[in-house]
Amino acid sequence: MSTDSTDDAFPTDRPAVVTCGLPYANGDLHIGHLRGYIGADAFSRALETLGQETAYVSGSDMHGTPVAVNAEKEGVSPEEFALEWHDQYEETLPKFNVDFDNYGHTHDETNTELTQEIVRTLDDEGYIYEKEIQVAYDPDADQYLPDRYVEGTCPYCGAKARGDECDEGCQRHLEPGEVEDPTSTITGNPAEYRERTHKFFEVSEFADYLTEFLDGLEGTSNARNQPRQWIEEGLQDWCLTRDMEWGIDYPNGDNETTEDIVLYVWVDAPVEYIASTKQYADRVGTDEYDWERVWKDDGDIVHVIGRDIIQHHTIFWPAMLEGAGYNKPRAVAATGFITINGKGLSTSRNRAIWAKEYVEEGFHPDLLRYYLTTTGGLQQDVDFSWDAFQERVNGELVGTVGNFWYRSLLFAYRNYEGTPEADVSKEVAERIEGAIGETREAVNDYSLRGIGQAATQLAQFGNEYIQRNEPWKLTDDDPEQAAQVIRDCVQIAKAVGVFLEPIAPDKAQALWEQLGEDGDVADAHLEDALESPPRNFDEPGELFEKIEDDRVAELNEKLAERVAAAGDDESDADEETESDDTESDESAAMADDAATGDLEPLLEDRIGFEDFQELDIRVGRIESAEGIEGADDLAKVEVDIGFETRQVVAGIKQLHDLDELPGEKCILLANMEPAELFGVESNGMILAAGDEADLLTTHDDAVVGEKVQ
Ligand code: B3M
Ligand code: ZN
Repeated sequence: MSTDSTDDAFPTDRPAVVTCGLPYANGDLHIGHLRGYIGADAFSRALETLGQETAYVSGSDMHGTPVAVNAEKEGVSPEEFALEWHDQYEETLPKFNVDFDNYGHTHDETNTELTQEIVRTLDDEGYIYEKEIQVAYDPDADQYLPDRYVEGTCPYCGAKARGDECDEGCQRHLEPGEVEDPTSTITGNPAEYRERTHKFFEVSEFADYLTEFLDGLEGTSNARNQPRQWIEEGLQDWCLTRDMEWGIDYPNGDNETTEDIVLYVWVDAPVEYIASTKQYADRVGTDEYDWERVWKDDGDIVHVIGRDIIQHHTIFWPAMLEGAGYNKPRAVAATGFITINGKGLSTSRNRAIWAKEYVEEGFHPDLLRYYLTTTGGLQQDVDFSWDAFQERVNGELVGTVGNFWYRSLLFAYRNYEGTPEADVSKEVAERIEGAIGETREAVNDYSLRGIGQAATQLAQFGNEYIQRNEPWKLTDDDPEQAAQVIRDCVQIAKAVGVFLEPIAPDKAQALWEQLGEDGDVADAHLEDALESPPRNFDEPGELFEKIEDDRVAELNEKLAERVAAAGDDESDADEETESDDTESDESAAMADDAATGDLEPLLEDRIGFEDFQELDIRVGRIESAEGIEGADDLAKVEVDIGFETRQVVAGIKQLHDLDELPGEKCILLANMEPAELFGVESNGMILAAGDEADLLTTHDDAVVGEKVQ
């Protein structure tokens, strides 16, 4: 049914849809959630600047035990509880300029009908069968224990796990009956396993299809590599039903096994992507946006998700779509987690930056949008600290972009009452064309950071250009040349606004208005960056404001107090036992808080300074990185270390998006003995921390080749 849409670049002549993972309607939103919703929003806006027809949709995830458990705690019905959170999200997300074309929820009629229709089709096509399985049961509560009602040990990695996911360990989805030593989260008592009949979806039938699907899948490399491994290990069929009342009824109402059984939350949740798109099309008219073309034919489907739900989006979901005769996703972009001051975000410890809190502190949403989208590559973990936030805002937004905008427009206004009458110089027109190309490439690479960099580097060029040409010296001596320079700068300023819009839409719009442009910068396409701004405009104002040190000190203090009040003892080695919390969903955001228990013990033996000096460790910059054929984990990396470029083999293929590494600084052990791996010479060692190979780097202006000592 679906055509291969993966070998042609954006913009395509087909409609696209961008989605973000649905927030569970069960608790306050925090910075970890925001990373995904803002990221997908920025990507969807960026596609539009390329001229791609795009809808951005999502909705609240109302069903499942995450919601039921919390509603029960509050003593209200799951529906009432979830709707209240849904309303809150609808109100909160626009405050971050997250601009959905449609935001629905999974309990509404559109999603219920569509989900039941899809399941019915899978059933008709023979992909669903019944099986007797062991389901955890709490005899005291007289209740079956699906998913988060039960906890135990992961059978794959031994970590503490929830009933349906190994959230603190290997991140695998767990099937009912799989978790070992089950304990009821209702009473805390050991649970027993009882036999029940459930519906299963034959995911295993789709192994070949999925392998091919993954080969063509765009997005981040983790969303291709992890599922390949799962397929190799053998796919299990997927239990589609649960013993509970809250959820969508299995579409065979008359079948006796469906009594007290609803569809598993992960069946109807992704269907909301389709339902929400349909609602959008129903509202604007199918002539305007053809949802069926997107979902049933050849549209471009892009899912932005957290990396903990890769399995759901690259195995279960495409198998469901294929089985029911729908189109397949073009891309799955899986983001890393957020850490706070270098430690895992934890809602139970109140070590988080809450959406409400950020708004109340009065910071402009575009500052956080900029930070979250451009601090690291999409699949890297991003650390948030108020200090780093201040540094990026003051350095890049105030110092580079804001400064350039203000000085150019002010000079233009004072001397020419707007845009001087001249044509843009060839040098500047070419530079802007270069940035158009960089942006287009970044969008096709799913690199939000690349999109941001194209804009800030152009502003940086603008600053250099104005500095180099010193128009203030020319106004008297060479007025024509002065007008030329400022004409160029006004054009660069406008172009930076167009390129920055996906990331900082309000600020870009404010610039647009300062330039006297009509309409919305959000409707501008990349090529409009080369169109002349209006001849006249008013006196400009500064668009970014510096964050002062005392403000940061105050915010740091507030955060520390809050974490301390939540009972976080930094010396607590037993973090693992406390880190799980079902009060709100952390999975979208929580970096592994449990890691401290697994640290390698410190070495007893000490070395002398001379021993250390034998290590020649240098600052390097990665020039290129590519996977080594035949080696699962290895990549060939070229690193510039000032004196020369070194070829190094590093075990980072699965753990990093290799395309995002060029340009990154790294730390290299330069006098490592050369070795050969898979026939490739390795001449040094890139230093990295932990199992995830978190690459070491420098945080200031250490230059390439500098010694680490
Ligand atoms: N509601 C939240 C999460 O696991 C979950 C996402 C559903 S996306 C279809 O991140
Ligand atoms: Zn596990």
